[in-house]
Amino acid sequence: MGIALKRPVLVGGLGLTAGLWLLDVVEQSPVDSSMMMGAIALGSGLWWLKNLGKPTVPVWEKPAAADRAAVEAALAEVNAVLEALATEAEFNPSSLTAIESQIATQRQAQADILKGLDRGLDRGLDRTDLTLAITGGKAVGKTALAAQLTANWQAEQSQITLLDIGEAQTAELAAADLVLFVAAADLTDSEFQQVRTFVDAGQPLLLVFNKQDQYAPMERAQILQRMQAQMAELGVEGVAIATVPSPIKVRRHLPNGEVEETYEQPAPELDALTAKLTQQVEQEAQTLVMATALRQAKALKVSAQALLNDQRRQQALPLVEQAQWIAAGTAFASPLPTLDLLATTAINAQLILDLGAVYGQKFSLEQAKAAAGTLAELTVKLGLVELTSQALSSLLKSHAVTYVAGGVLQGVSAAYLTHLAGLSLIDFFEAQSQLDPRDRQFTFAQLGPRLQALFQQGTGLQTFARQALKHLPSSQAVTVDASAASL
Ligand SMILES: Nc1nc2c(ncn2[C@@H]2O[C@H](COP(=O)(O)OP(=O)(O)OP(=O)(O)O)[C@@H](O)[C@H]2O)c(=O)[nH]1
Ligand SMILES: [Mg+2]
Repeated sequence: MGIALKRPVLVGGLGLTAGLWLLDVVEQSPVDSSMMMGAIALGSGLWWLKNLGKPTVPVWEKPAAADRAAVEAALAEVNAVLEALATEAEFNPSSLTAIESQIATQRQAQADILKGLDRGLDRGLDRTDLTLAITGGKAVGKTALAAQLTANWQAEQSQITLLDIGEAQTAELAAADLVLFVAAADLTDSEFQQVRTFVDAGQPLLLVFNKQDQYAPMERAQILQRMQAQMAELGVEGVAIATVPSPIKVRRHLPNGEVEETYEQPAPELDALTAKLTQQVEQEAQTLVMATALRQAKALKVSAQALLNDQRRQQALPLVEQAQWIAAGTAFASPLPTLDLLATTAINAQLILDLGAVYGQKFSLEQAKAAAGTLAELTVKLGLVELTSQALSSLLKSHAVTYVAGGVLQGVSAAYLTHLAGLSLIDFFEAQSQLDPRDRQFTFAQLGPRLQALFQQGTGLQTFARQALKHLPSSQAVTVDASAASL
């Protein structure tokens, strides 16, 4: 425990510029608001500092190759989420039936993914059904390529479905086992990023340099080389083709001495591509299928987690509400002339522990206190304390000249700030739950933009104030002026 201060650090009128400060939260339930005024200590806040300095953009890593074990692991994660959902739904009888049917749908999707692993083979075929999708920029030859491949190569590959997707990012494209990304020149930045997005998503891709007939032989080789060099770091291969080479002018010397000029249509040059495709669909079909199943399993995990988050939100919102009224009462009763953010911070620390428990995140008391300190710091830095007080003081007008000066304003302000903190924490926990556990970073400094966005939405401050007043002792003394300016 740090050094106990005689007076809490004041925020608002004095402004919080001192940097980091912490306080001890009474370790029991926060319900008794008098406890909130307990020991106040100055801590080091090192945990927060340490996390603040971390780079948030990690070095790019190619996703691990997909295999059956990876698919099964991802499906096991879905299981874990669904089991948590089933358990937690028990506490919520009103939505139990709805959740049970959502769980059944998810289970079916899991079964479908497993079944998809044996595509084609399950029908007694010796080849795996695969879907290839052609995409890329405008007029690069996507449609022409689809036509050529259908007419020639695909005749011997009847298990293949070939789709000309165009430029759009469709669900069909995302579901394809192999993407042929067509470009007709050096990749633009945006094309490179698109390719990377596929790779990041774990979608196998082949880069196809089309229209190479438009370049002199030397230049062709150079473009292909540049593409292959760029692709190498992504683990993507590149091939050069000419789907519909431009007609070539042919001069012929006739016996009578005249020169006849005709145009000849050269044959398509697709060999590099078709050889690669044949090899992929015949020898690497299982890898392609596993990659698709893994993407599907991951998407399923996201949707299962979203269901769980909806469920948890229903538990979390009452906790936020409880905390905000405790904050209101505590701030109202405070003898200090300005908003006592320290007391609010103690309440927020407890809220972080409680919300963490709902979202399956265990924090130590120290971490919760540091996080609440960060939240308070952000609230002050973003000017939300000032802005809330201003907005509310114009809303709260007393009929009696002597409305409990400060007390009511402080109570409602503290409640509103706790409300915003609680909602941004819920958002934050939901976002974290969708990350791979290894990528989760409970750096509460990230809450800044969320807090600000919530505050700027600023809707319902008047309704909120009216509600808050019901939770304060002297509510008769104050009314909310419906005509007063809102945020
Ligand atoms: N010189 C040359 N022209 C080609 C080649 N491949 C396609 N083209 C021509 O490029 C033009 C566009 O071809 P499309 O197949 O319509 O291209 P696309 O990507 O489907 O175009 P959008 O769907 O409009 O984006 C057509 O005139 C094709 O004949 C090629 O290898 N060499
Ligand atoms: Mg087209």
